[in-house]
Amino acid sequence: EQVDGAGEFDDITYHRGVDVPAVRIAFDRPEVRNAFRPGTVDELHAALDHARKQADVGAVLLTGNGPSEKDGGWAFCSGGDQSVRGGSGYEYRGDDEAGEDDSEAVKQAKAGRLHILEIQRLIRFMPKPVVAVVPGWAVGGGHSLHVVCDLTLASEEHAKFLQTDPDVASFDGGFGSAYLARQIGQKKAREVFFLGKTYSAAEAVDMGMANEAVPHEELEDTAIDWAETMTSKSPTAMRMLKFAFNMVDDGMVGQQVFAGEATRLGYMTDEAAEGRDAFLEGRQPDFSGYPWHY
Ligand code: 1HA
Repeated sequence: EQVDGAGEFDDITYHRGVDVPAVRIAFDRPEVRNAFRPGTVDELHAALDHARKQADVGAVLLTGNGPSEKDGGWAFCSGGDQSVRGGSGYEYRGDDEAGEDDSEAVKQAKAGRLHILEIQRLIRFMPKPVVAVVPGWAVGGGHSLHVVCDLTLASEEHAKFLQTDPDVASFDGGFGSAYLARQIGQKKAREVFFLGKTYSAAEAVDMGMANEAVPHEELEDTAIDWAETMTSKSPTAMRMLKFAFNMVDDGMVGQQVFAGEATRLGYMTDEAAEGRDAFLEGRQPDFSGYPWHY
């Protein structure tokens, strides 16, 4: 079912499972291998943020629609749309396009907008698993997106993994590279960026950057099965696990995110209610009934 209330979308599609409490968000520019332009990123942000806030949605499937009507090619995402890349960034086309009334500084700020790193952070910090469902090319910034997702499921026949960042003088120095090295090791991650080889789904699984390769025609069903499995588990446990996995690499921000969830759990206890009630009633709290667990 199409999701209403998250915004109007041109460059992506956003659906909700009918039987599974999960959503499917897909790049919808197959004719350019699902490259993202600034408007695409804004739409993706709105959809992911909407999915994040739905208390009855437990998993997100991120994928690319296809095939291309031009040549039948499949893609997850080919990264930043090079055709709208200007001198200082990516040109904005759409509602937020720099207008005549904008000052030079505002025009420049709008021109440089491609907030794909905010998308990475949204995927990283949302308290539910995000699966990259890769039906074809995952390239450049599109490759980095699959890297930052919690799981990657690839089409056996069509998925191809490639880093072109340094070919087009771009560089994902964060999750796209350093976190990739956590997944596949330093030598291999440097190979991905420095040699720019194209890897098949099977190779990506062998390397440890994809979880499984399945026949293309089973890709979506398998993704839904995964979503069904994950959303049948304890939401609290899943959230704590995701943030525990993140924490070791995310420094104090990782600790903060994990701690936020720990605080939430703490607040659910009678002990926390006693602290709050004592304050509201203007008395000293009595924590004597609560043990020093060991
Ligand atoms: O890494 C970042 C960032 C990191 C940090 C912060 C911000 C970042 C922002 C962006 C990025 C990046 O993503 S940089 C990397 C940008 N992407 C690329 O360099 C990939 C360019 N594309 C390709 O290498 C190839 O097209 C391909 C390997 C994805 C597919 O090859 P294939 O199957 O041979 O198809 P091809 O004929 O090349 O492409 C089909 C159509 O799609 C072409 O258009 P047509 O000739 O039919 O008119 C092609 O131009 C278009 N297309 C493909 N990728 C892009 C694209 N058009 C614009 N931008 C693209 N990325």
